[in-house]
Amino acid sequence: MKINNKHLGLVTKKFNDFFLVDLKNQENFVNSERFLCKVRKSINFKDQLIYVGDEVVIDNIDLKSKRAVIKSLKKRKNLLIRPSVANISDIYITFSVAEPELNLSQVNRFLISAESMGLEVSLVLTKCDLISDKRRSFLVDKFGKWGYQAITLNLQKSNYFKNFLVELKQKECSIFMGPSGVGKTTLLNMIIPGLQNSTAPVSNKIKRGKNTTRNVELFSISNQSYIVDTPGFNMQPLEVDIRVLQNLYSEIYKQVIDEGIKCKFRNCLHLNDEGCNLNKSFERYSFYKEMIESSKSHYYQNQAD
Ligand SMILES: Nc1nc2c(ncn2[C@@H]2O[C@H](COP(=O)(O)OP(=O)(O)OP(=O)(O)O)[C@@H](O)[C@H]2O)c(=O)[nH]1
Ligand SMILES: [Mg+2]
Ligand SMILES: [Zn+2]
Repeated sequence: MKINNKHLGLVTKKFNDFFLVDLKNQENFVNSERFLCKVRKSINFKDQLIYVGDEVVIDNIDLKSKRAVIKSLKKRKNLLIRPSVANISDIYITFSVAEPELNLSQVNRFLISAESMGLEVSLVLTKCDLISDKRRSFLVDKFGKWGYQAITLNLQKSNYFKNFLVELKQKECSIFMGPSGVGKTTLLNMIIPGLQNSTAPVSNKIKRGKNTTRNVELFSISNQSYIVDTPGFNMQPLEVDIRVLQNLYSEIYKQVIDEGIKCKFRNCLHLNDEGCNLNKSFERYSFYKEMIESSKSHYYQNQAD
């Protein structure tokens, strides 16, 4: 049976030219109504790429074969790059405290890159069973100074994560992002009982993940709440204007906004600039400086091109 009236749908997975689309039923998207769709030929693919998380209008719905056609794309709120996902509300930067080892500079890159999207950003630390309580408190304290109240999780103790689950169910569409092997999919499998997506132990020798998850996929956790699992990336690309960078570090903007510090020059980058009044004794200052310096050289290179 085919129905021709248009329906709103949500793209949950993408492969080659096909999309899995959940049908929107009155207020909510419902997982059981999932259709395999292609994009109507008249839509110019180049101008209008469609991503996981996009809301689309589908028609030519075939209820028997569960096929339909994407007719148009709704205006999106935002688009993350690498991995490409649309309409995210909350970003959970996910790192393991061990196996793979925590790399602070990498954590910072992920955080700053996420902050540049202007979305709600949180930090999740997995595998806390592999470290002592003392070390855990030390890390919570450290990231607290960075401006993040880290959520610490432990596979062995599911009560740790009950509060986290309550939090996720209040968000519209959360995404787990972080390197391979930190336990993003393991977490998702705990959040959604019955889901058994593939996970794999980190390699023995180099203690790195094996890039087990290959696709971005969106999962429903309640009627109005979604989570996106992503493939692990080791580096997060940064395309942030150097003048904006200081607004993404809480240690800097707090000094500027709360304490009202003023540097001699209004566009001070807080490097070694004359008349700079920023208190630079915070852990992430060296990361900030490195980011400015490396993007500055890019910036000038691009100008010279
Ligand atoms: N000890 C311990 N191991 C964990 C924990 N969470 C996950 N792991 C293990 O870490 C390994 C990697 O987990 P995955 O869920 O595949 O990691 P991922 O982040 O999805 O990795 P990619 O899909 O490659 O990006 C698996 O062997 C998990 O069992 C935890 O809390 N404690
Ligand atoms: Mg995975
Ligand atoms: Zn300054």
